Amino acid sequence: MADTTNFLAKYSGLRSLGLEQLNEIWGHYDTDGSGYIEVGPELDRFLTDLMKAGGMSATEREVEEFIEGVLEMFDLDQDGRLDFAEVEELLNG
Ligand SMILES: [Ca+2]
Ligand SMILES: [Ca+2]
Repeated sequence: MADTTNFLAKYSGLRSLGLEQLNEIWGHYDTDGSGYIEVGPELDRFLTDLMKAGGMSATEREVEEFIEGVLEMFDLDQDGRLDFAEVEELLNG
């Protein structure tokens, strides 16, 4: 059975996440342990959960647009994937 729980929901009330919480989130979404959240299933899942946790609707099209916007704003080294520091900025910045 697929895990459809929104992992981020429990963090949605927090304004700023500590390192331990960031690590937990990171471990949940960097599923292949590559050290990056890559465009594709990892980023899709992470940003879909993020939108839903923030009370936004998340249709396929909305998620696509959100992904584009996030990469534009938070992929600071422009390598087309998010590293830990970039995710920290996205969640806490
Ligand atoms: Ca990865
Ligand atoms: Ca990057």
